[in-house]
Amino acid sequence: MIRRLSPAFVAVEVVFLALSFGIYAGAKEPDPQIVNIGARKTVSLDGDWKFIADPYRIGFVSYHQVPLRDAKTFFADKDFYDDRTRLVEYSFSHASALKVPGDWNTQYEKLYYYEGLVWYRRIFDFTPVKGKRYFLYFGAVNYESEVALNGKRLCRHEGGFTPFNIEITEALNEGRNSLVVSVDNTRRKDGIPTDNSDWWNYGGITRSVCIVELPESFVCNYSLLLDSKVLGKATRRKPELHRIFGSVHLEGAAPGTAVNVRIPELGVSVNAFSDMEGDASFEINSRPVLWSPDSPKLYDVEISAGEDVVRDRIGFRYVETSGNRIMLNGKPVFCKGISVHEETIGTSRRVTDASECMELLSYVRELGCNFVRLAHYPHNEQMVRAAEELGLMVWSEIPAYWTISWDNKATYANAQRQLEDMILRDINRCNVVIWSVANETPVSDARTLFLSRLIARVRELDPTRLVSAAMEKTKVAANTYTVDDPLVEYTDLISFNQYLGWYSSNNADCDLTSWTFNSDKPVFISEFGAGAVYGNHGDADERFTEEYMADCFRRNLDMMTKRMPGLAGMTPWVLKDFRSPRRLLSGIQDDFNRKGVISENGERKQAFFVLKDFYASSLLGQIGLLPHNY
Ligand code: GCB
Repeated sequence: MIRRLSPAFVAVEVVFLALSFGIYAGAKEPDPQIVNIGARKTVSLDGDWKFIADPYRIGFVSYHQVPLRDAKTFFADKDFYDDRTRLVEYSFSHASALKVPGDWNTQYEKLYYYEGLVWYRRIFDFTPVKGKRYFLYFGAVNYESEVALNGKRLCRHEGGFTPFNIEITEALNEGRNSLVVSVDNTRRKDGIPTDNSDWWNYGGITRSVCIVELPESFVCNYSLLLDSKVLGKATRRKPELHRIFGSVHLEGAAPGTAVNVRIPELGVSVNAFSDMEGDASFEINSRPVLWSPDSPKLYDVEISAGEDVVRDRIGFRYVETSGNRIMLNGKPVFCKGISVHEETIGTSRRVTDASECMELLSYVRELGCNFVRLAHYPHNEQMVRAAEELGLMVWSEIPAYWTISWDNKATYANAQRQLEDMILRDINRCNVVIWSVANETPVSDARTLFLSRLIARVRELDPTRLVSAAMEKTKVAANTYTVDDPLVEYTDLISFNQYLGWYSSNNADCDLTSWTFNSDKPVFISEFGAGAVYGNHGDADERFTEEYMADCFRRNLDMMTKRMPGLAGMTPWVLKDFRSPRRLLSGIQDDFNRKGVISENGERKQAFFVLKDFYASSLLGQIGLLPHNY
């Protein structure tokens, strides 16, 4: 059962933050995450929200920088109660609107580069039903947010890519309600991510918002898993019989409440009873068809407890490593992947719905991939679900990227919470095979301690997946590289990013380069690539031409297949050209990282076809890399 940090730990952190900002005193943490919101009774609050951009934070602090009392903050939404109080010098009613879900950067030109505080306000009518409980659910808000309903400050949340919810049963009015959310995407040295990254810092309520209606006691979260570590060996001996471990967490239920789990297609119906903590666990012996990229089989599952019933579609598989192979359902699998940012094709903004996820993933399928790295933060739930339906294995990660404040306790607590919330939301998505805790973090004792603690936490919460991080290469001799990172001791894979051909070398270097690894773990190239502008043609040694990029792919693929022992998978960088404020080369980059195999408008560059041909070729099989081609 997944539990959040202990309340005492959280309290220490909240006090710390209150002291650092002087404005959050008393702000509560959200309630335990309720999962599978798509299957609940909800009222959507998506649509137009009024907004006020507040770069000087006047909605929070006085001109002497003294925190305002609640009734004076913008949370109080003065003009909602009395439209004549114009002297307050702000008015949501007279403000413009932003679409939710959505980033603000691409909705108004003047907000394109904006990083700071924005106030969102939504008025809605509601008729609560007696005996029901109501929760506000946010799919994601980047980065830091505080939520107030009818002037009552309810909770504060930090982290731009994970969901959170808070109970509003008491704060809801019958009739009209004012919901105010402060959203602040100021980059922070002590944040996760830190103040430096290579993607656009899209601000806003970027994912859907809704009110969830639930009975007094309800199913909060659950997991149904095949355990590879425990069951892999047993399953190989008796391939037809699998054991599914299940657990259900109830909120508001008396100990001893009955929980029923049904999987009709498998003829399964089991009962269990909740303990003092609201947890019920059970085991199921069954013979499910295992999920795989070839056969992405999912089962209808129904979980009920008292008045509450939740339906999901869940698949079963197990993943493990054996020497330097990644094994799916007991068979070696080569991960033919690509990395993807959560940014739409066309407008290049944050993805807001399932069809935009499908559009991105359709290119992934066209490449012949069986795997996708969802970089560099938890993507929205629809993305993971769409990948599951399409038979794509997933690498999912938190934005512990580059130079995190490794010694800061609050930063650690924040990273762990984001990790827990990512795992909790997607634990039943069988296509997620790798949880990753970091990307390209400079090696130091403090960093390895920080990340090894995160890895230990993942294993505690979920022993059924592989755990890794995108590490970096080290030169051991002329033309020879390895991965000399103490973190390898803790990860299941030797996974790393390398940019031979692009950063500080030329494509021809690949032809001379060999790799050697000290440990017998699967080798996974989590990134390689080069930049090109779609339609820019020239010689293969001319940077930013499609020819240079295609040549970089060809030579890297050749090197990796011939001189990289233990190669088990790859996710080249990256599917689509994406916005990044670090990309300043005028006329070429224009705020875009150009390493996409497709342009921001979806045009396929030459490298797209090089990769596609490689994944389709029998080359992998011939050189023994593809013992089982899913
Ligand atoms: C990396 C990072 C990725 C960057 C990429 C690049 O190693 O992990 O986020 O976008 O390099 O293009 O430099």
